[in-house]
Amino acid sequence: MKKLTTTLATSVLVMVPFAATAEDSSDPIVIPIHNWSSQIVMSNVVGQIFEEMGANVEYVTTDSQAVYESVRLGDVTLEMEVWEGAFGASFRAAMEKGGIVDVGDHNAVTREDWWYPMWTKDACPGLPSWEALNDCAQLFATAETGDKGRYLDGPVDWLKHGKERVEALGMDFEVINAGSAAALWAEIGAAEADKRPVVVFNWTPNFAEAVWPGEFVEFPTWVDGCDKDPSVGPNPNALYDCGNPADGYLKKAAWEGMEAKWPAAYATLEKISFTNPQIAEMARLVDIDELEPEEAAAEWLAANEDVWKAWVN
Ligand code: TMO
Repeated sequence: MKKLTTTLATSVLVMVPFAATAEDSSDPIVIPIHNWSSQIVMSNVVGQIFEEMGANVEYVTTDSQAVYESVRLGDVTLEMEVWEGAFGASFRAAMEKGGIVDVGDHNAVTREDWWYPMWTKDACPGLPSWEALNDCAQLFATAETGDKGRYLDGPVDWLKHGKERVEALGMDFEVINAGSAAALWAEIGAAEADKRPVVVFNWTPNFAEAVWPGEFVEFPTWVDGCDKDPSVGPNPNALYDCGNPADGYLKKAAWEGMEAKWPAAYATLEKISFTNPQIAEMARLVDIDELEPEEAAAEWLAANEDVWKAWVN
């Protein structure tokens, strides 16, 4: 009997350090912040969930392409929005080097491409075909672009390759990079009063779809390799002669050391999955309601406890 008690006591002592290693590190989980609203709000939502679980969290503003190298090296811990169209290439390159893990897909379908508000189609009824758009290039000409049409692309770090696409498809458009996402919304807003035709970079899920009905331009269908192999796509001598994926993924990624260092947070990250309407709502709270990102996140969490509490052990 005595011997058994001793054995039990010993095994309890042995268990304690084992249990301790299963606890999350008190080092901060470093969450990167980029330059579009849903990513900023979602990152704050997830950060606030981790804090609720007892973790420390730090936010850093980073370039949305360079972040994959930072995750791979463990300088930042995770990435909440890996959009296939904008970041698939950087994500794949980091996966090939190692150090970054695919933590699964959100239950969302994404698209990022040239887009116009519906009034544009009244002036150019052949839309959404890219060839029809090109035949209407004059309608989009401005003082800045001369006899070429103006296409307002996203900020440069989203690497949309608009200029390469225009060249590959022989389009009469000049590609201007917006300085910020806000500049895209300003361009649409400014055209709205007199229903001037405009074509800008846009994406879904986003708040914009609830504000301005519109459509994506239909370019030659995305085929894997269109950004790597000139022979893929309609122009045999050019890269980027395809549209972006029309049913792209939205992934979560993490530093491969996250699971060992913050096992509880990692288990939650694996379960997290946001839908198109949830992501559009996160953007809306900032871009329409003009909340600060932390407030938007707190408001989203308060309104969606049934969603996120199921992800926390
Ligand atoms: C990466 N983005 C959603 C802005 O296209």
